Order: sequence, then structure tokens, then C-alpha cells
Amino acid sequence: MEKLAFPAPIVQIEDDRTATSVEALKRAILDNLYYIVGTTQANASNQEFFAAVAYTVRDRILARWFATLACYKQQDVRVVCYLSAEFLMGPHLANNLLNLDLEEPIRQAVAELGRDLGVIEEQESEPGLGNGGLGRLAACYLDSMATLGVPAIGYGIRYEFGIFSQQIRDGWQVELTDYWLRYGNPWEIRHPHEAVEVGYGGRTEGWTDSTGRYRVRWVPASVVRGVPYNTPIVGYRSGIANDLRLWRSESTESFYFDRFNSGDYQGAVAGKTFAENISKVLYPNDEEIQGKELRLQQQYFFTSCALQDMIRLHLRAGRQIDTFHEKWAIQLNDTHPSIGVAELMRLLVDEHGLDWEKAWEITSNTFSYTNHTLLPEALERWPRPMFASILPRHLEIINEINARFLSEVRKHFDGDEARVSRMSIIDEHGEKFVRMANLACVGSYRVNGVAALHTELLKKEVLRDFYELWPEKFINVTNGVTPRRWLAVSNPEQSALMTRRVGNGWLNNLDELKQLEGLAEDAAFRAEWRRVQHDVKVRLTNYILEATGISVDPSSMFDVLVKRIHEYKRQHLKVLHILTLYFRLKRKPNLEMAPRTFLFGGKAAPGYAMAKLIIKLINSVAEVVNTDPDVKHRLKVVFLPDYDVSLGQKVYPAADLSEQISTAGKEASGTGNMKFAMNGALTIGTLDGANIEIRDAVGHENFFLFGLTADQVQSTLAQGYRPRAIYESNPFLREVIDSISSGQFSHRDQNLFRPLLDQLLNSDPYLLFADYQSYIDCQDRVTEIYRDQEQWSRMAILNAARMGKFSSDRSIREYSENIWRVAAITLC
Ligand code: GL4
Repeated sequence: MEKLAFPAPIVQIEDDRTATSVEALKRAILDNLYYIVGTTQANASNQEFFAAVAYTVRDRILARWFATLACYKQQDVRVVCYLSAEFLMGPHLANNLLNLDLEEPIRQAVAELGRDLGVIEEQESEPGLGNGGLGRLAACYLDSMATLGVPAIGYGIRYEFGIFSQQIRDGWQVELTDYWLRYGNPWEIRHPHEAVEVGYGGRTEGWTDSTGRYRVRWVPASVVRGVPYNTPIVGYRSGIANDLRLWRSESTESFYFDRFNSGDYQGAVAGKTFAENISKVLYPNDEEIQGKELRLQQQYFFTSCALQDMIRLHLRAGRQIDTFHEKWAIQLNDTHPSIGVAELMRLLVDEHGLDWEKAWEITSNTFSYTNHTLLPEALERWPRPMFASILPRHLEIINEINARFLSEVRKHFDGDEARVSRMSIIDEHGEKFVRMANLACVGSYRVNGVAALHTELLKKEVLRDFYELWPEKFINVTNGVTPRRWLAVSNPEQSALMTRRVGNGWLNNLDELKQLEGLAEDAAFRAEWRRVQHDVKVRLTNYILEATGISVDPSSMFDVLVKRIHEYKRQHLKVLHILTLYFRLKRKPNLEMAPRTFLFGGKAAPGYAMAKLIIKLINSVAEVVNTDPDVKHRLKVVFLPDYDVSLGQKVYPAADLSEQISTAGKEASGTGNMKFAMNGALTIGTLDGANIEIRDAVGHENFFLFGLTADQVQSTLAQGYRPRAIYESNPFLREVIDSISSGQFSHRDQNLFRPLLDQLLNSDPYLLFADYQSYIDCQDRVTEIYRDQEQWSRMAILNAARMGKFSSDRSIREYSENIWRVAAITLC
């Protein structure tokens, strides 16, 4: 028979997938492009080329990943499981290249193949599997754990749709679905063999086991399959790759033939729909609970998947179930996974036959709980009937935990029934609720806040009863952010300048930047610093023009407020400042004032009307101010649409002034504040969250402080705060408020901003008016100092030099030592 003629090989098959020479990388990229992506070099789009590069990088991670797992096994270490409903990872490629030390060879390989690495990196669609600070913190912590060699697994949900993407139409936010998986996800590996089953609904029943012991089993009404997708997380030059395991919900049956055959066509796929819905979409609310059934189903889904996975790994290593807590430390990232306390009890007691006391000893030595907010509207509680219908067995278990717990409370605080009722896991008043923060506190051996003030307020207010019962459980771990992504990857220009002066040790020891302190007095260095800053601002200027059509002046001061839109974060206080300057300039067109560009960015929860109105206000003010010839070139207002991790990477480095202006006592920590200061922006801020610690670290003289303290906020409100009196007595504030209500920024429509203005005048719960004058005065000091560019640069350099504490490496060391009791390892 005649042999089939194959075409000559087009690419050389890559068999050594660890090689990192430029030649090997080129071969590997072409190989992946051809055999995995399924296209040729000539035809590949940049998107396809990105995928090939990503596969090439992933291939080089795998050996480290397996080595890491083997090493953890061999050393029989305790593993941290970070349970989080959100992981806001941001694009992986640039970060992986940095951490693997592959940036230069890949850049060259890509260039020799006729493409530009910057353009290729821009193709990556970011996995927006989080809302804001809480989800991004989880991502920074994964980076630090892998860098420090802390054995860890991140557990969460592989949402098919992440946070919506935001468009601005006619000044209003419009939400579009985020189909981040449209082009596939080259970083993840599906592991169907490690799937687990998760039940919902149904009933419980008693039975007697062979030893005569009474047992309970749960008979769920429906069961879904959780399939893990693993993404390796590489540490910076540590050779370690930890695991991010995100679970996708699938149907156990794709199709119910019995129903189909009996003519129930819809019923035949109903189970599939239920199952697939669970991991379908991220709830787009930050700091607000929705109380929807699906949300509880999601929380239980990933938590149960994670616990079953841990138990499987534990037993597979040949260990006994009763040593579980010695080998696993579970961190609850807020209360979202706190149902895990009841689920671990169920698995241990019902499935593994342990007695209650032993199971409780294990459970309560496994979990720790991080609280991330003081806002009452964010404290999770589930209506008891709903909880009972979704998780009937868990409600029984919670009742038992609660009964035992409350008898302990009664022993400590004899006769204090008010306290007992406050601490109960079940809120017995009216419609009954399951209080998830109480469950988390009872089931955890450590509870932490995320900044010093936040932890103090937790102890004094929200969790006071628990603190009084168990003071030793409470500890503070101030948040941190990774200097790899937020300095090295985002700001290569400034990073290079720093590295030239102090070496590159700062990448995994941020304290090393302290050496820059002396250079603040070096005029040549300051000039260089400003040159770099200007280049970075030009980069953002080009982006702004492309994204919004607005041209801004890179030599103006970039005054930036980017974060979720929330009333307590007070984006509208910034608007009051802008309008105050606007009217000053209208009155005195020749007033000397350094030009400022005001940059806003952030998403509002789709159901949060006031936050959406604030976005509209910003855009309405922008429209008037940006086109008014009287102030042209001096004030520019820009709302950057679709603020996400990628945009953050562009914005932080270019900022001159960082706005951290929340009402004191409301922002648990903030992490954007850290990213700005690390990049050399000066902060204007209140004594809130981590601002306080940042100010202490960079020096009070290098920080613009204004506003009431948390204590003063409380006493102001307690004394019967009257915002209207402030409005009436402050002519500048009055002018600003009146101009908005007159319709000057809404095409004469006097009703548009009414809800916002009425609230400010009548109750002003976030005390914008109380802080207004202090904010304006402080901004005037900012303006004054900015005129002295030498002084500004000195302060900026000192800020960047003194941010060592706010590396997430420091936070992770504290968690490791004080909470998890795990040791960092190096590769064996
Ligand atoms: C948050 C806090 O609002 C924020 O201050 C903090 O920095 C972050 C991480 O700890 O957690 N809590 C919630 S909820 N969303 C957040 O961003």
C-alpha cells in the first residue's frame, strides 16, 4: 500500500518543557501555537499568540508545582487553606514572568517571532472573580504564600461570569456581562477525577450503626458535582508553586431520561440547570448582603468541596482523620465560607463516625476567621426557614453547637440573658436568623481584624461580647499588598530606578527600600524621580485619551480616587472639593493654581441607586468643568470606566495624590492606599483603617491629614448632628450645594440629584459636611506644597521608601506565626 504523504514538519515538537533559552522558548511557543491553540504563526491573532505564550509559561511552572507538592508531602507540613468566595487575581502573564525570572527571554523570543510582549500581555482577559479589596487581598496573599514557601491552597468558586464590566453611557453606569472565559483560560487545569458531590435540601434521618450508636444521616433532595480547576500560583524566585483550586458546579446527570420519556421535557434538564447555576455568576455587591438562596448555595458549594478535598488528601497521605487539625489550618476570608464550621462537623460526625466532642476539638482547632468590615449591612445572616430548606442537617448541627456554646456563656456570665441572646448563633427575635459571624467566632481559634483601628473597633463594638468571653482569640493582622504586582509589574520605570540605587532585594524584602531615604536629599535623584514619574504619567495620559477621548495634561497634578463606589468612601466629598475650586476659578479667573486632573474609577453595585447617582454626578460635573473655557487647562475631571486590576496597574504608578477620604471608622483597612504610597503618591486621608498606620510609617509630615477621628464621628452623631446648620453657615459649601440643586450640572434638571442632596442636608450619615472645611483646607495645603516640586519629590521618595510594613509578605509572616502555626519551607 502506498504510504500517506505528510507535509514536512512545520514546527519542531518541544519535548523539554523546562528549557528557558530564547531558542527553546521560541520553539515551545510555536509548538503550542500549532498543537494546542491550533493555528500557525502566520495566521495567529495576538489573542491566539497570547495563549501560546501562556501555555509555554505554564509548561515551565508544572515541574515546580509537582516538586512543591512532593516536598510538602515529604515534609508532612501543615497546609493553609485559604477559603474565599472571591479571588481577584488580575492577569497572570506578566506576574508569572516576573516571578519565574522569564521576562527577558520571553520578551526576546516573542520579539524574534515578530510580536511585541506588551501587546501580547494586553490580550489577557483578567479573571474578575471578585468585587474589590477583599478579593484582591486574597490574591496578594496567594502571591506572598508562594513567595515565602508557606504551604497553601486557595479554595473558591470558578465563576463563569465574574464582576460585570462597566460602561458609562450618558454619564450613567451600564453593566455588561463579563464572559472572561470566551477565549479559554490557558492557566487552569481541570481535574475531573477529583470531583466531589455536594447535597442540597431534603431531610435528615436517624439510624443505628453496628456498634449500637445512634447516628444521623442527611438525605439531600439534590446533588451537584463540584469539579476542581487548578491554577498554579508561582512565588517570586522561590521555585514554589502553590495551588488555587476553583470549583465549577456541574450536574451529576446531564439528562434525566425517566422524565424525558414520560414527556416532562423541561424536568429532564431541570437538575442540570440548578447545578450549573451555582457557579454561574459572582454576586456584584461589596459590603452588602443580598440574602439570596443562590448565594448560600454558592457558599456551601465551595466550602463543602474544599473540606471534602482536604479530607481526601489527608486520608490519602495515610493519616488518621483525628489528626486533621494538625495538618490543616483553614482561614475563613470573611464569613462567606463560615458554613464550613458546620460542614466539617457533619463530615466528621456523620460521615466519619467521630463522636461530637472529638469532632468539635478538631473543628475548633482548624478554623480562623478574618473579619473585613464593620458595616452592619455587610454582616451575613440567613433567614432560618430558608437555611433549613437548603441545609437541614447543618441547621441541626448549628443548634447543637449553639446549645453547648450558650451554656458556656451562661457559666461565664451568670444571669446575663441579654448577652446570651446577643451571642446566640440563632437570632431568636421575630423572624429568626442564622448569624454567620457568630458561627465563625464560635468555631474559630483566632479572629482577626485587618488594621489596628479596625481590630480595636471589633473588640469594642461589633464583636465585643466575643472578645469579653475569649480575649485571647482576638488579634490584629494589618493588610498588605504584593510589591511584585503593585510595584515591579505595574511600575517598571520606577522599579528600575530603585533597583539601580539599592539593588533588587526589595522585591522580596520591601524594607530594603529604606535605603532610598537618604536619596530624598539628593537633588539629582529627585530630578530623576520626577522624570520617571512624568514618563509614567504620559503612559496613562495616552490610555485616558484612548479610553475616554479626553486629553489631559501629564504635567498637571494627578489627583486620584479609585475604589468601589460607596457612600462611606465619599467619592461625593471629592466632588464638593472640585466644585469649590471651580467656583473659585470662576470668581477669579486669574487665580494662580497648579493644574489638576481629577481621576475617578470604580464600580457601583447594580442595585445601589445612590452609588450609581454618584457616578452620574461625577460625569455631570466633568461635562461642565471640562468644557468651561474659564477653567480650561486648570481643572480636568475624568471618570475612567471599568476599573479593574489591569486598570489599577496603570493608575497607581501615575498618581501624585492618593485620595483616602472615607468617614473615620468605616473603612476596615483599605489596600489601594498602600499601592499608591508604595508608588510614591502622597496621601490625603482621614484617620481611618490602615491610613493611620501608613501615616505613622511614612512620617506625619509626609501625609495630608484631615477630618474627624472615629471617636469624634461617633460623638458628633450622638450629639444630634445637623448637617443643614453647616450648610447654612458655610458660604462656599452652600454655593456648591446650591449649584447642584439648581440644575447647573444636570441640564437644568433640578430633580436629578435630589436624593443625594436631600440626604446630605437632612442626615448626612457619612459626615461629608462635618469634614468639608477641613478637607478643603487640607487640599489647599496640598496645592501649596505641590508648587514646591523639590519638596513634593522629597516627600514622595520618603513615602515609597518607608512602605516596607505594607508588603503582604509581612502580613503572611504574621498569619503564619500567630495564627496558622505553619513554617515556611524551601524546596527539598
Ligand atoms: C473590605 C474592606 O472594605 C477594605 O477596607 C479592606 O481593605 C478589604 C480587605 O481586608 O476588605 N471588606 C469588604 S467586605 N470589602 C473590602 O474590600
